[in-house]
Amino acid sequence: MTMMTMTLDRSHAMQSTTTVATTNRPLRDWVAEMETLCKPERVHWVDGSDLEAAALTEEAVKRGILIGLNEEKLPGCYLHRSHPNDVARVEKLTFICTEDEKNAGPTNNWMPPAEAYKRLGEIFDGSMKGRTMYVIPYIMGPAASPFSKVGVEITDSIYVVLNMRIMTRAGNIALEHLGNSDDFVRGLHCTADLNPERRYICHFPQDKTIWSVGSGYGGNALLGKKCLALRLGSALGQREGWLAEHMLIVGIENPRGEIFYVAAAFPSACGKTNLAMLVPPDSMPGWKVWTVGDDIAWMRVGPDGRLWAINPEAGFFGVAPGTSEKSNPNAMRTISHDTIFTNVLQTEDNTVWWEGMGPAPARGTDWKGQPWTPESTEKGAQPNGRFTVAARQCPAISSKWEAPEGVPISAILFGGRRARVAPLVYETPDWQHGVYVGATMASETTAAAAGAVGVVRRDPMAMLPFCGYHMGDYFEHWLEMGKKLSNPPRIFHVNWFRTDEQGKCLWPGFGDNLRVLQWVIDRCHGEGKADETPIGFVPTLDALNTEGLGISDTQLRAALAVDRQQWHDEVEDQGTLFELIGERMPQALVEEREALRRRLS
Ligand code: OXD
Ligand code: MN
Repeated sequence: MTMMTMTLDRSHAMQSTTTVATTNRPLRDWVAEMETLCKPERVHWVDGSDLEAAALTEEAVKRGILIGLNEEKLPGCYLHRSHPNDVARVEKLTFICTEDEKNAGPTNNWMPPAEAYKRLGEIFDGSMKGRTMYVIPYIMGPAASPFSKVGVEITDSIYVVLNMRIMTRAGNIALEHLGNSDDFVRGLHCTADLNPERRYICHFPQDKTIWSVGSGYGGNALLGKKCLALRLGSALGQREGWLAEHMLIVGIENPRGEIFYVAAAFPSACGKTNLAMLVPPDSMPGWKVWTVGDDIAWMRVGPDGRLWAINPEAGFFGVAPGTSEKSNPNAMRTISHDTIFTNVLQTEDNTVWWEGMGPAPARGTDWKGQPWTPESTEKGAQPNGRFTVAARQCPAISSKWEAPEGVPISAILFGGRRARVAPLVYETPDWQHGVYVGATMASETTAAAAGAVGVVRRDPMAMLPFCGYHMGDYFEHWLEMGKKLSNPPRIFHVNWFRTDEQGKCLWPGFGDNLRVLQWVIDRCHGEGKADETPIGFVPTLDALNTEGLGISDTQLRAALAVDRQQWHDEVEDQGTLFELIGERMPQALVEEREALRRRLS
């Protein structure tokens, strides 16, 4: 590839030369077009080098975008405080812009593409005046994988650049991967004035384009993650015959040294990162857990008829509050250096703290930059405060996490945060019923999205905010995928969050969730005792490994109970989802629901 310095036609630009490591004409034309629209003062093509990272970080510190943290205690770490109105994904301002509204489906906001381009185009027009426009070429997926996809994000945010460099394989490596092809996702992002009235995240699946304006928050602004890897990814997956899922991927190694890979879909902020990095309890010697991914899985049918998954991301953008030595010791190790923290508390010795990490410091500076003490009514960290860190820093990272072919999935888990109804774990009898269970998944809402927290909502396969096309067609696609799998993963449902009458969790969770995974793996081998119930196979009391756990039979029984009345109500409640999806709800799922209703009566 030839390195060249080109001069673009920019009458508005003050500094008009930039080093571009590509001869890719469609890419250069598109960047020139976006430059004409946004009118930046200068253009910086991100090359991905360490030198560049150092220079950008220095500039971010100078401009107050990043605060350098204690070099001894947290080497290479920085703190960022976002605008207080810009702390989570905004689902009501997220749009799927298909020509035909029907194809966006009833669970997405829709805007006609022409209107979206016009409305956002007016906001983008001149939005980068006096600023630098960064061009970030990036790969989602391991560089050597045939399943990876290239995106290019244009942004005015140095914070976005620094995060994208961690979350994706960014820079010249992506240009090399792309070559002269025009097959790349075009992402335009501008923080503009951060006005929530002028905030939009628009997806154009037919153009492989994403336009996002008015927010610097990760899920809205790091366009490789939710926008490309899930919303456009799911739509591409339907066209091309694969699945883009909101799932962690984890390898479970038993004491015999055999490794089984599990993918699990839980809604945002329901513990995917914790499960992906689980540390086995002391009472399970010989067991090991290997992290492949904590948020997104791209899955295909392999030549062997199994489902194979890659993690398209290169980093973790995890929720900080609640992360601790107890809930996720591996995450604590991972983020002990070279990490960007967003919206957490800054301590007096210039380290970080958040609710749920451990004892609070006597005083500090809260996420909004205000003085804070444990007596403050405000939280020290924003509940959706985050850490951004390279996956390779995780002490449990799997040796296969960048395998070009991915890892073979033995089991899929669906799960939510449910105080009632759903037992700790159950296995579905087959793929079709598993799809029905995934489709009707429900969970209590969390702080990862703007809006009320703690309300039960249906979140099919944890994809409600991320499915880039009609949800009914998505269910159909899942059913079709099942038909292509001669050796499909088994499908389970888990719920770590069931409580007793007093609201106390019945199951200890965290590392002890490995006990549930042990049963899951047993079942994949035709082992693991289970009772057949109307909803599926539930472990018998003695089937779960409770060695060293100290849980009473009564408590375990309550965690595993299937209450017919509650399930009857649950099945009735699913009616709202079935009506919403309407005529595109696959008949097979209608029948699964009817059959369950019959089994319960
Ligand atoms: C995330 C989310 O950031 O799901 O992963 O919101
Ligand atoms: Mn997520």
